[in-house]
Amino acid sequence: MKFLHISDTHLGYSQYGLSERKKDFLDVFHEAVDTAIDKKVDFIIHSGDFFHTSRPSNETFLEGIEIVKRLSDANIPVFTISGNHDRGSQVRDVSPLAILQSLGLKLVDTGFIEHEGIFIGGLKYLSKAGLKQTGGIKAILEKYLDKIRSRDGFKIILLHQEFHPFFPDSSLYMEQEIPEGFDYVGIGHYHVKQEPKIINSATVIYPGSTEFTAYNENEDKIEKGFYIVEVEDKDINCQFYPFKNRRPFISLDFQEENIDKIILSLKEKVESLLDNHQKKPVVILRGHLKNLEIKDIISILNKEGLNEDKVLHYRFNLSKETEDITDVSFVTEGDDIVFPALKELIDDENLFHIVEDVIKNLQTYENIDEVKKYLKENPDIFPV
Ligand SMILES: [Mn+2]
Repeated sequence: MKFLHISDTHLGYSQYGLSERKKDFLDVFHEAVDTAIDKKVDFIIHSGDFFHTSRPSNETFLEGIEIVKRLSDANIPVFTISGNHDRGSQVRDVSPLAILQSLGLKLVDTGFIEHEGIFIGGLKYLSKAGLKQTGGIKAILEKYLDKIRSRDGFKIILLHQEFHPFFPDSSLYMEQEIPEGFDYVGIGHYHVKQEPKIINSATVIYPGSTEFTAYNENEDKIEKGFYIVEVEDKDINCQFYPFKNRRPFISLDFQEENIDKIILSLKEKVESLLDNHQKKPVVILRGHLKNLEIKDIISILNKEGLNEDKVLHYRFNLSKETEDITDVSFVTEGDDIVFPALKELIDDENLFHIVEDVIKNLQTYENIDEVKKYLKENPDIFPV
């Protein structure tokens, strides 16, 4: 038996407001589908965030339908769960993935599906409030297992959850939450691919996201792709397949003193990518400005021919070195200050967790337009 495990495809995400980035997310998904067909996998598991939002555009729905259709034409079933991005409001509406069910997508947000003697279970993303209401992951998974524990057959569970240490503030530990009894645990939500690990006798894998959603230094050196898992008897062999045609990201540390050197090195990197018929890169410059302004840098880049013909997008993470400028990465680094302060402010513990969930959810979006869109789509964001 052979299956492909992919996660966090975030279909429909126009990062930086660019239609090219939206297409990038679609392209890599199709690359995975190509491999699934080529390698004749028996089925695909997807551990959540298939779509980037719970209200994909009609165009994005068509893209999702095309993916599911290509696979169903090839007789490859796809099992998935709803992630935090695409689970729907839970109160007023269903997950957008429910729409794809009639086309063959197998949504396992709760419980198990038996497929040719294999048990594929899933649990959709649960917020802290949701975890409290339901009694927690372990209790839910124990209930699933009660029904099938005595049955022979490979047992897979799909999760999309914030586990420690990937989410340092989380109090969810895989060792405690995943009961003994599963053979394979496929997890989504953390976007940096992890090597297979054995936890409570199960092989646990995070394939990571297929593309950068928010550019993160930790993801820089780690490849993006998916796993193909081969199972013979109880022997499990996991191989990672990096994408061959993913949008390159170039991240450079910027210092004004070395501007000539940095531009030269960027030029070499960009030319070499384009010579190898890769997509135009996204370039991220990080560091501090002293005398120059960002517009000066743009004009230098233009003069050097590093314009839109060669670079898809520039992201400048360059703050001026003056005291009155606050840390640009306030949102992530401020958590240690913000949440304890909020906790003091909000007496009711349940309400605090709900507010905390909402803020953390909003932090996963990269810019204000994305947040606005999310808020519009989720008017009942406070489930109180
Ligand atoms: Mn995700």
